[in-house]
Amino acid sequence: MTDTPHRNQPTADTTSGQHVVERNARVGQGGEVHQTPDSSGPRMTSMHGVPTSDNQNSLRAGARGPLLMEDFHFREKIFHFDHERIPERVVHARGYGAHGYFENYESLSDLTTADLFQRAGEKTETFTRFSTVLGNKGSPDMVRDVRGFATKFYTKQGNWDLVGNNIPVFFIQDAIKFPDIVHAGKPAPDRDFPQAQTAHDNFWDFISLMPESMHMIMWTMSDRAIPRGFRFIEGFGVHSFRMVNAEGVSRYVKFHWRPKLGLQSVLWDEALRINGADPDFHRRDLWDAIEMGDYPEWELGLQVFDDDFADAFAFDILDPTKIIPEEEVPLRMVGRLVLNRMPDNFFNETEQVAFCTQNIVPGLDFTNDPLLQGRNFSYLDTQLKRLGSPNFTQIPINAPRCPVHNFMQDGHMQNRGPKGRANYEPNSWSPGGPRADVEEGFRSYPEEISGVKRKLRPESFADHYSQARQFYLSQTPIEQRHIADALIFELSKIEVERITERVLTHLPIIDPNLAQNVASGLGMDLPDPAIPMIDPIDLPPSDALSILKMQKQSFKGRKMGIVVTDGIDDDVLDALLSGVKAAGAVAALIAARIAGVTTAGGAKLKAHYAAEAAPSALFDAVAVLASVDGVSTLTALHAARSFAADAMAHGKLIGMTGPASALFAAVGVEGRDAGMILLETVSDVDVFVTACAELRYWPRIEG
Ligand code: HDD
Repeated sequence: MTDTPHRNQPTADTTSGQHVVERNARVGQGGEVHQTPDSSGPRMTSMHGVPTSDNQNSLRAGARGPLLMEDFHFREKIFHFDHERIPERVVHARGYGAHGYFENYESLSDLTTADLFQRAGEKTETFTRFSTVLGNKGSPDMVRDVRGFATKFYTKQGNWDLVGNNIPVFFIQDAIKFPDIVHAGKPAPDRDFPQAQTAHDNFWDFISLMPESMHMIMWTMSDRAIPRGFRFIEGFGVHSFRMVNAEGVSRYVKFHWRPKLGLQSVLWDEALRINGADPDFHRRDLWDAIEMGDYPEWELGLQVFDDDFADAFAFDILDPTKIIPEEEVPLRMVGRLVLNRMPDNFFNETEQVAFCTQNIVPGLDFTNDPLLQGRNFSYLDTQLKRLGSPNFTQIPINAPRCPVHNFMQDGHMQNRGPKGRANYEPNSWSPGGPRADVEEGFRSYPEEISGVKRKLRPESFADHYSQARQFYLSQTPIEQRHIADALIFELSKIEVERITERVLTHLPIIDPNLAQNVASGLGMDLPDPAIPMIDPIDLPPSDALSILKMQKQSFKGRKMGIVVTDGIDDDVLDALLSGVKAAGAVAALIAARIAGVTTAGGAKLKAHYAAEAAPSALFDAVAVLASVDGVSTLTALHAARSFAADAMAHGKLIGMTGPASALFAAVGVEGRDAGMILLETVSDVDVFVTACAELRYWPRIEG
């Protein structure tokens, strides 16, 4: 059905219809005035199923008279609209979800009785929601922030929610501080800014007083916090969990999601441009990939260890500010997550999905990580606030796919009260309703616990700097520079100098060079370092902590922006388009005007973007295909010059025709470096597309 036939149709109300049509016609964009009788859509009804006769005009007394209270259709429509909003999530408000499945590579019956892990090749339905933490629901995607990575597994033994982030550690060690870190990071309560960023006094004031956050700060100041897309991030369960097998043997496990496309991040300067040009960059990227059938995948890796390892490890495995390096406990890859379907309705699914860390299934269990234990209270509580009823588990996106039976009843929006007379237990009715299952029901691991009841933090949580140093020293020099640059940017936004100084006192303990670079970048002297509770130890670097060391040499799943002008060579363009496709990537055509260009061979090409709407930061690599006659349309255009200048400044791999050098000359670039590849023949195109697997030509920008 198209909406064209509806335009400017007369309404059923013959007394006023014609006026409506004319008025709409005068504005030029009449839109739908009335449902025509031959509409192929279903019949419109009220919420109670009563057929609607007119959805455009209210019931009124006389053509120009007042509206009538009696118009139940009007009242119901406005009433429903007035109640459309629910509270956004207090954190992770901006998110985007997709359906998919998890598939086992092997049976994990050696580790756990969890049903979903028993059979190789078995698939379990999933829903995954990615998010930023600090920003409101309408904030831009490409902010410097942690990304949430939450997956609901609809298993045969109930729902398991793995609610993780793209960073394997957290800012704080005890959940009681969560409101403080979140308040400090969110906009200040008096002025309600800045939005969706940590570059402000309150955040750094709190951090500077909270040395346990230093490890996490290294991660959030790294390029991990500005990922290229959700498809290019890792996910981490963060805490140590338990897996318990049929013999009752418990082992600790840390969960890792590893993206099949490899890790990739953008540069900070690109992030700034992307947020302006496309605030939905991450959403669009996931939507486009799934809609075109290029389903993103992650492998699930487990770090499995026992009490002996935990006792010997240099840090407390219950401390959520610590990782276990992969060099010490390698990942066992046990399955894959495939996201293959976007929600039909964003609100119903992505907004109403309710993740709860306490949703685990038999065979899995918690540990005494004080952050995890606190989370297990918070998530259930927050879902009641957001969704308004303890029956939120009945919303289809939250409903288990296995049978649900219990004696819980009533409450707002109840659909599932117990049938029959029995609604309590024990009872002597027959049938007496559901009964607990001692054999297969969830049982907590019978860990022995003893100790004094006190508010305290164990000494085993006291080393706050060793792993921050390890993270920093595991990065490539480029990545180390980006961490320093991010700190310089963030700290330069602080208004109160003593806060900046206090942050600087921590950096020398992590690394003296980092500290000096940041202080120099700010034009400040380094203050005396803070005195750590425990002197840090030197740990061996871990390659898995570096994005660039983990990056895959591949252009698959990426996007090339191709600037075109009139008169370009058809063969080179065709070769480039098919080369990009063969690499598993997509191409977008950019022209001075959206109407597009005409090639030398006379083909009319419509552009995907007008130059003003497509800064080169939106693409992983770029090409400028300009003809001798066409290039002047680009050199005359500020957006095209910025495109070229930014592509250079961001170290993009650039393919270009000879005449395109005039565009680069217009922004002061003479000649070509090794990241700029001349596209004169079809075989040049192969060289260029192959080079794009590098994703960036670093020597141009990092020396
Ligand atoms: Fe949390 C949401 C991840 C600590 C309290 N958290 C939320 C989401 C993710 C995380 C991914 C969004 C889920 C979705 O998409 O709906 N949170 C984490 C991780 C943490 C963490 C990885 C540390 C390891 N969170 C944490 C603590 C508390 C909370 C310590 C409170 C004591 N988190 C919440 C919450 C949220 C939430 C208030 C807000 C919206 C929601 O739960 O559904 O309950």
